[in-house]
Parts: sequence; C-alpha cells; structure tokens
Amino acid sequence: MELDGIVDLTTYPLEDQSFRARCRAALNEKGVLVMPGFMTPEATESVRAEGSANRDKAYFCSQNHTVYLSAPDPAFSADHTRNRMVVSSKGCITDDQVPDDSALRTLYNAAVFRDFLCETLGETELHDYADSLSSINIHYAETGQELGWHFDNSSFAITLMIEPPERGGSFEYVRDTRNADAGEMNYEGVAQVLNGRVEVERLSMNAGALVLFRGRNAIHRVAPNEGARTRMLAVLAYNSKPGVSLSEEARMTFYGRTG
Ligand SMILES: O=C(O)CCC(=O)C(=O)O
Ligand SMILES: [Fe+2]
Repeated sequence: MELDGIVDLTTYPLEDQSFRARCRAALNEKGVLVMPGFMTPEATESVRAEGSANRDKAYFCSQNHTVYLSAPDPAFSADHTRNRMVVSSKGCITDDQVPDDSALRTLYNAAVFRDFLCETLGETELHDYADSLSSINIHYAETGQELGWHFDNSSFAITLMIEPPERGGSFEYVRDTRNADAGEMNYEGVAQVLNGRVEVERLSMNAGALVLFRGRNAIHRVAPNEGARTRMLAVLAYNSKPGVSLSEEARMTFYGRTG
C-alpha cells in the first residue's frame, strides 16, 4: 500500500509546512494532539485483521509498579505516594511479529511521516530502535485489563488506535502533574489523582486516530476495558539518536524475551 492509501492526506497534509506548524503549536499548547481518521478505514481494517490474527502470539503480563515506574524507595513508607503500587496488565506483540507489508510498517518508515513528526515534536532526527522488537508494537487489552496511573520516561509517545473498546478502557490524563526535569515529584497532587479527587481529562479515540502525547509530566492511565471487544493500539516508537536499543531489562519486562 502507498502512503496515500494509508493516511488521509487531504485532511492531514503531512508535507505542508503550515500544517506542521499548526500541529506543533497545538501539541505545545495542549500536551496532546489527536487526529481522528488519520489512517484510512481500509488501512485500519487491514492492521486490525493482522493484529487480530497475531493476538495468540502476544506476551500477556500483569505488573505492579509505582506511578513513577521506578523501584520503591525505602526512604518512604509503603503507603506513601512515592511507593504506592498500581497494576498494569496487557498483551503485546513486537516489531518482528508485524508483517513486512503491513500498512503500519509503511507508515512507520515513510520519510514524510518522520519529517512531519520531527517538526511537530521539535526533534531534529527520529530513528528506529536498533533491536528487532521495539520499533512497532501492538498492545492488547482484554476485558478487565488496564494500564495503571503512570508518568512516561520518554518525552513523547506516538500511538494509533486500531480497535477501541466497546466500554471503559478510556485514556485519562492530568496535565502538568509533575516537573521531572526540576526533580519536582508533586506527591500531594499525585495522591489526589490516585484517590480520585481530581477532575481528569479523557481522550476520545476512534479506530484510525493518531495520537501524539507528552506523558513525562502528565500522569495518565488506561481505565479497565469493560467490554467484550479487545482494545488494540499500535505504538510507534522512535529514538532521537541512531543505534539505540531498548534495554534488555525493559525488553524482558514488556516482551518476555530480548530478541
Ligand atoms: O494505551 C494507551 O493508549 C497508552 C499507553 C501508555 O500510556 C504507555 O504505553 O505508556
Ligand atoms: Fe504511558
């Protein structure tokens, strides 16, 4: 499939400089940019069918982790926000399990898409992961599965909704909850979120929606999937430098293997 059969280039003219500038401004202002119908219905359906056919290859795991995604700190009590545990459970297939001719791979590799991402995200370069697993992933969330509240380690995430859940499974976030670079963890504010005392924002994503999200300082979660249909989401991961692999430890955690 050619890129113009994969992306709605009429609505989203990826090459257009003023379009890129508008996307960049919107992302900087809101911390998130959702593009509904970014992937064409035909391409989305082909990726959904691939994802569905490969679901039995997915590595499913459930983890307890802190919202900061770092090991508990013994300097704080077990019930302190720093050490409070949340649960994440999902399945995942890796780049080497995504077909070579997948529309997802054509999109991931397309120079015009990378240039668009670079300018929108304010990055100079974006590269594939050097290992064979981490560049393109598909995440699966079955009934009852969820992603607990957390902050991302990376400054941006690029995702494509392939199949939204029937009910539940919504992406929820609270902007500017902490300032990681200043070392400000905002335990008080994070506790309020964990205790359900903060009004959260929710993203509505239909099949084919591209989402750019800055999750380093915006705490976020995916609520439990309450329907029978599997939530399927593609994650397109890039590095600002060439030749970088995801750490072996992270690969073991997320994929159950290193290669
Ligand atoms: O599933 C999603 O929509 C977001 C996933 C996410 O937050 C993550 O993988 O860090
Ligand atoms: Fe995240």
